[in-house]
Amino acid sequence: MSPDRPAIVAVDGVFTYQDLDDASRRVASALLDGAADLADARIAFHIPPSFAWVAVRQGIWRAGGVAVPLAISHPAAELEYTIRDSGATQVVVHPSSAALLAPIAAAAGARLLTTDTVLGAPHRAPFPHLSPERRAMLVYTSGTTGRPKGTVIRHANIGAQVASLVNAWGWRTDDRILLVLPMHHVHAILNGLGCALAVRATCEILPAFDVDVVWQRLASGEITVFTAVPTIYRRLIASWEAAPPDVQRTRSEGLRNLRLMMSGSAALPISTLERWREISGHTLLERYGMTELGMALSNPLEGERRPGFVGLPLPDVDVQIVDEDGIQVIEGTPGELEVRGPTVFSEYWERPEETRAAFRNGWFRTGDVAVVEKGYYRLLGRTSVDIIKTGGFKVSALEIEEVLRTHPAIGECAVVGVEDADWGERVCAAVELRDEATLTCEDLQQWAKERLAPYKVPRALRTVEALPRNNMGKVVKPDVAKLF
Ligand code: MLC
Ligand code: AMP
Repeated sequence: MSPDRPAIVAVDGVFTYQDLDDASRRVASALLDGAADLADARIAFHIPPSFAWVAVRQGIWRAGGVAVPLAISHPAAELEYTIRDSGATQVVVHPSSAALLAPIAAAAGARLLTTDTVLGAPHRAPFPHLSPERRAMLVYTSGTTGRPKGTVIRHANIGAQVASLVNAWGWRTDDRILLVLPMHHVHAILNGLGCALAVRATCEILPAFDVDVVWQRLASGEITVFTAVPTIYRRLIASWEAAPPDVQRTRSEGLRNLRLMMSGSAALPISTLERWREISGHTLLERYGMTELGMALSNPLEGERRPGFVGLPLPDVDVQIVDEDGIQVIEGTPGELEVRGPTVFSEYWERPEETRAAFRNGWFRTGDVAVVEKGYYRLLGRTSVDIIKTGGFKVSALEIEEVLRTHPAIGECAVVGVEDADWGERVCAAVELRDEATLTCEDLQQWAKERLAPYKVPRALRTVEALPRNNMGKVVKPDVAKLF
């Protein structure tokens, strides 16, 4: 089937579907190393967004392994945690990250391979037969308990998620998507790459987000689909507004060839939607999703895309809004959003307690509060104040607090998400210092960067005599937020 069609266009070259198939066989052979089936062994990989990333991920699947994508932006401490928690037996790295990953892999007893080695390996068939019920990926996500959890996504989940989106968004073989998002989250992996590969379209992958390069590619007339988080649209708007009038005109005209521009992973403010419409002529299609279930709600491809709303349930996704007792509420009443169906994950990796708590009567409890108004779903917030969305990344206030408490100057602390025009929410920390100690925001950031992903590092710091607490002695987070 169309083996000569370009599958991936990236920093490492232009590759056809035939090239991808061939490369994934080589990778699978290297990983199997003579075995018949990796039998759900976890294979972590640390590769910048590129053809190599895709080939290695496909190769892991072909060999019967479970793919664990590592975040390029993470410091050693977070990488070490993910490798250990997943129990990865092999780690595939781009040569440029070998020095960072080699000691981590060695300490975890995992075999280290570079992309050069696996992509250059001789290929040996046969490969195992994979039933759809087999595990495909562990995607790490932050929650309201402890450290990030590995969300187990099975091949059947991915199949259902991608089929639902291909259908809803009218994916076509002659589509060409521009992918600019980090590849350790489902927005890039499923909505972008997954759909493109499913219909044998072309996926153009940038190594990182760069506003000028993105504008150049969007205005080229070659791209047909784009998906991003609201922060990225705000950056594109700011860049357009700062450009001279002739550049503005060329950019706006260049966007005409796109057939679909989407936003998700965080709330799209109506002002951003409207400004983008003025600049581009496109009404962004906003949709709602989550690592544990892929996408659940979407504005329609054809028909009304209602600003401020996330649309309707996608094909094959059951959605309900319930009260605190799990009883479905009537239209117009806010409640927690629950999701059910073949797209929904089945377990957090080796966390039976947390998995049990995540479901009620077979429904996954998203922790998002929503309401249905005139048939469309609107998100109102979250059931927990301890989940923060910054630039489309989900982070846990509790996880950050746990790390900050190990700082020698910090006695007690509280982390909150504060509304921010650029990031949606900004991670902010209020701390009670130990006797005589001093701490600047810069010092704290430098210290935290070695321990936390960059997007978890607090952007602002307040030192207080005593954190605001209630009668029970519990920190009152809304009062903490008022400090910023
Ligand atoms: C980067 N920084 C962030 C940040 N991203 N801080 C807070 N929140 C973020 N999201 C830090 C950088 O480390 C840097 O710190 C400073 O902010 C400025 O960096 P920058 O160069 O301006 O940022 P950039 O690297 O360009 O990143 C911006 C971004 C990125 C918007 C491109 O945040 C991003 O890719 N977001 C998308 C996340 C995503 O794909 N989420 C999907 C999850 S799946 P310093 O200290 O060095 O200055 C999901 C399900 C669903 O949610 O529904 O899709
Ligand atoms: P993650 O766990 O990183 O996959 O993030 C999932 C969370 O992102 C959801 O639970 C929502 O809180 C949030 N989210 C995703 N899409 C939207 C959207 N369109 N509007 C508001 N929040 C969203």
